[in-house]
Amino acid sequence: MTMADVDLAAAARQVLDANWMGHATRPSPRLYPHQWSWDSAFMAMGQATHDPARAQQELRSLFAAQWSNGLVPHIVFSEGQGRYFPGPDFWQSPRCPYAPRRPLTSGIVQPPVHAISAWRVFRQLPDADEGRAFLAELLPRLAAWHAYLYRERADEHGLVEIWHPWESGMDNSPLWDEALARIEPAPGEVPPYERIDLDYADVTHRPTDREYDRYVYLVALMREAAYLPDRIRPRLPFAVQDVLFNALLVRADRDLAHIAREVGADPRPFEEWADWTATGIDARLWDEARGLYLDFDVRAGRAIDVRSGGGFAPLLAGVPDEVRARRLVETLDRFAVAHDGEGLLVPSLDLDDPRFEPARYWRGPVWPVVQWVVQAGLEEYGFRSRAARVRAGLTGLVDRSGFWEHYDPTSGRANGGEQFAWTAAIVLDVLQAGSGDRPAGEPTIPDGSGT
Ligand code: 9WN
Repeated sequence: MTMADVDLAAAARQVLDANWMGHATRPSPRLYPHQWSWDSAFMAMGQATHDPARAQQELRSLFAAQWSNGLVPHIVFSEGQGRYFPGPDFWQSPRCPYAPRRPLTSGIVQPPVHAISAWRVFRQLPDADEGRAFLAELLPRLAAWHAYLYRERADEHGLVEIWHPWESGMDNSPLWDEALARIEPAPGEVPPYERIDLDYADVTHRPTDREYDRYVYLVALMREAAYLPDRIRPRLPFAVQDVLFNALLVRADRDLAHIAREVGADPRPFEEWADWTATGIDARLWDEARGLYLDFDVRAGRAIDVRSGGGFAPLLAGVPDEVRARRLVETLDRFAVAHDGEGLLVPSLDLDDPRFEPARYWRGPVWPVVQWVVQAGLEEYGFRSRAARVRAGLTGLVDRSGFWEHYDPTSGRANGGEQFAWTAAIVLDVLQAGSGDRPAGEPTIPDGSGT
């Protein structure tokens, strides 16, 4: 690490400390004052670089809120923390017989990055016996989580579906525009609600009221169904097979297999899941004309022709063969934005898309998590110098503007929530990746090195 990297790492640790709630890390003090599922998995990866005990606690506290049917809720509410809408009174998670009485949680999920995180945390723990005990404790919970997704959400191709834009983690992406436009709630079908996010973030950086109406409407439908999957699945108007979600699942299945091997359990069921979903992604979501993977709208029965940063995620899961991987990287070369010399930024939406907005949340801005996914995918296939450039893009943004939620790819300006712990955690992880300690996995295109 250079001196500048050492300073950046120290600043990132301070942001994590400031957001530590005693059992878990909130993403941001005012906008998101509770525990979020995929943020928390990244918090653990970032903490593992310097505080392994806290990293383990982060994941333990999230899985302590797991439902008995395996669902890992996207928010775990922390009593006595700040305001957020929708809060526990709106979700009413105890309506579901599978939900714990305490802590109160939301009733939907987020991308399944937890096994990736647990495996990465383990590999940083100084004491291997302690590490194996940690993995052995988490393995049944992670297995139940993946089993929930395959049991309740998968189709015959092993592709799992999301039931709410919030489940993707990319809330107001144009990926969901068409599916949401088909939803026209009748008067009275959207329960009254008050947005709190606008008290803490610029209205022009957030989703619109029209989008919020549909988010709230979908939650209300699930709440009425007591969050029972067999009641939700046949009747919900929103169901999408998202590339990012499925690719992360494949990678997490593979890491779950590593975990099982490490503790002497049978890795085969997890490898089988990974192979099943990987084959499904490659057969059903690849778009030859675009040179990119596209989401699939299950209700409409067609591909969603939106070029999002998530479309590159199958690289991280080792899904494409060599020819497709090269094609995807060519697409990335057109899609990514050069920044600050060597840096490369991967916007959440193609700059050529007419819906592109540089500062509005998932409709264009650069998100650290997308940078992380893309650099890990490039590493996986041996595109080392591009991976380093994507990492440099992220650290360059943060170095200049600080730890924020998202960044404008055209100006580098920081936007969204301040003092952002998710960003800090990802920065710590990529600094580690850049220093040579890479995630497991041989590059599948050995001559991609240095490209
Ligand atoms: C809804 C916490 C979360 C992230 C998501 C991001 C945003 C919430 C919101 O913040 O979503 O879950 O209120 O906008 O889109 O990816 O996990 O950082």
